[in-house]
Amino acid sequence: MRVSGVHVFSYTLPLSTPLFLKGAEVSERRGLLVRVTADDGTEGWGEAAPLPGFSRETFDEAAAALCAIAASWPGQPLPVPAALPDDLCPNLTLAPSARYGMEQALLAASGRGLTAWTPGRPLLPVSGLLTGDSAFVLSDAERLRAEGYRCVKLKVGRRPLAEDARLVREVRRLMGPAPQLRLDANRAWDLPDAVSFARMTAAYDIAFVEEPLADPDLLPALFARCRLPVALDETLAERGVAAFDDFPDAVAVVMKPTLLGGFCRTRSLMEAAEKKGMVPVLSAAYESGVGLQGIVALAAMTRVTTAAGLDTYRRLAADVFEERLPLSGPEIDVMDVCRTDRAFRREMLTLITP
Ligand code: OSB
Ligand code: MG
Repeated sequence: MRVSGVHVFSYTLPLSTPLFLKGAEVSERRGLLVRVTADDGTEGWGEAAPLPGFSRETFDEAAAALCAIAASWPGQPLPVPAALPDDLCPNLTLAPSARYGMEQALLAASGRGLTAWTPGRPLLPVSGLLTGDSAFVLSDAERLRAEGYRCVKLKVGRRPLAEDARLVREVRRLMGPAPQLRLDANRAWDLPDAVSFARMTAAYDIAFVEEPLADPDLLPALFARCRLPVALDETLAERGVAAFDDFPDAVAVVMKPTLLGGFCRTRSLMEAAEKKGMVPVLSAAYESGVGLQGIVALAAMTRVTTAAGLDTYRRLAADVFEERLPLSGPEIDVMDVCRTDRAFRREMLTLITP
């Protein structure tokens, strides 16, 4: 099979409330979709949506990279891999989000859908995202508990330490003892803060705290001082696979394919993490339904079942698909979510290639 066409579209989706991302305020979500058409007419879609504050590349850079490919790719062979390689476009220099989008579109265009490499896992647990002021967090936690969620992730690090600790206690009390309670500090703390937070919350059975420290090089000092379980996130995006050797005491690694630079690279990072005994936690970064389908396909490939972080979808007030993806937890149906016959809201898409 060969590629007969590559087209790039931009979208702008409304958010239910603005996002504050490392100081950047985002009131709409802008991103790119790439459509690869095979010479048998099969279409595959992928998404490239750099996230301000987290991505190295800008929207314009990702758009330029994809448009350059769109002009040069038609006529080339369409890779149809029996097993996923570590890199589907090894000869291309591509920004992380653009590589993810291009690989997703190529794999989808090969005709077997995104789940061809996914061992049968009909249901995937998802975590609920708790963010905002304390009153809102508690009412949301109550709703998630009532819906049967077995995993929640609370954003910390933006309130005084004792208030964060009190909120952790309240969320644990509301959810009951069984559900997994994950926290994400997004590098808010220095070492003494993190140690005292660990002491204040030791009784609440925290599964892990993502990125507790402003300076990740101090993580070994934190491991030496307390038993706070830690997950890597930003550190993986910055250091790649070296992060596993740098911080072998991390219990989990958050993986956002949009930021890590590719469908295939994420897959190989997942394998590398599992070899080190770390749990890969696949997570979204405010992608539209298209990007989320790829993340769901990847999340279903982990050896150990763990909840995926897809609840960013709730912040999008509209999607590029006519029907929203069925991503409400506590569990989602992988094959249904990843269906390739979903209709687009064409009015949401603007073609930016000729
Ligand atoms: O820090 O984990 C983060 C989304 C976009 C950018 C960064 C982050 C996030 C999330 C995703 O928190 C939601 C989740 O992991 O459940
Ligand atoms: Mg995080």
